[in-house]
Amino acid sequence: MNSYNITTLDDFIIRRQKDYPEAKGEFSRLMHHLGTAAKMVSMKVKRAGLSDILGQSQNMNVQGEIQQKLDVYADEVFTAALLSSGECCGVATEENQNIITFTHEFAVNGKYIVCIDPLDGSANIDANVSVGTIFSIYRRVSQRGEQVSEIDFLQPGTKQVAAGYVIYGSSTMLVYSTGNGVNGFTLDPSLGEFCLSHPGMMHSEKGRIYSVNEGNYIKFPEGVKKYIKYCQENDTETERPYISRYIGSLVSDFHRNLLKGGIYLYPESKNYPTGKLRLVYECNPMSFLAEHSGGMGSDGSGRVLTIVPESLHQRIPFYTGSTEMVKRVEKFIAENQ
Ligand code: P6P
Repeated sequence: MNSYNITTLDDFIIRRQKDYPEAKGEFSRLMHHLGTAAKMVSMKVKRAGLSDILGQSQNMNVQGEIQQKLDVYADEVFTAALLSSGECCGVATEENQNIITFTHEFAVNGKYIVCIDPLDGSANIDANVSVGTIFSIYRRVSQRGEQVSEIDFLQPGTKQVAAGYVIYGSSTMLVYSTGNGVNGFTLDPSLGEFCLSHPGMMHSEKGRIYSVNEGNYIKFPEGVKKYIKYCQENDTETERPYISRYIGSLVSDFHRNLLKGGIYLYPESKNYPTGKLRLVYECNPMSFLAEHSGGMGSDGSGRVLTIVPESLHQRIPFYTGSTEMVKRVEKFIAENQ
């Protein structure tokens, strides 16, 4: 590839806009502003040890978790970027109990709403472990010009227009889908551009990596325990076929499993009777990406994307990744109810 054969995120979005004759550029503008916010957060994450941005803030978020300073920063940056796009009329974020309604005249007519986890896995920041942002985009269902309401944010995941994540790791990548394949863009810091680096990302159908917090093993449902034992004991003559890898950051575990094949599991347990992961801004976007890259997103008994959310911060058990692995854990769960 010659040095100029670069496809930036903006180029890609505009090219793909041609696939939608009715498109007027609103989605392209929204994605452009998400990309800008991602660059700003990336710069802060990369310098976290050098500026007073590490550690905990004085605040508790709606989840009852102490907010990391970078949580607060990322939440502010992405919310501001979505407002300034003029294409988004409201945001649901992990960091706020209620939806954020944009009443500014240039935003109130926005066609889209966004659900976002501004900085997932933020407890890892001080240990310099990769973290991520997860976003999910829907068309509003309320009338344009009216104030957005919570019903706009409680749509099933099948209604997503797009979903994606940013992973702040050894490099910063933005991975997203509009339902027509999953594509990854790597931030080139010297250009300040996200450049297409992983076109057409696909889960392998069979994987060898299982990602689960085995410290919770004793509290898992019987079927999940049996699945984990299956992974550990299913030796072949040549080599143990499964590998345990768990980073403790959904975006990072998901991204590695998307590239290498694997399953991420966060079952319900005594600590989290309905699961830990949030349906609206974690499980739905990651399941949308999983399905559009040949994988699956399940709550252990069925497809995540068909669940109609009952509340903004609803939690569900979550299993996502290579199809053969997700189907197998669903089978173990069903056989050990
Ligand atoms: P545990 C981060 O808080 C998160 O929501 C996911 O990103 C991650 O996979 C999971 O929780 C880690 O939870 O209980 O294993 O520390």
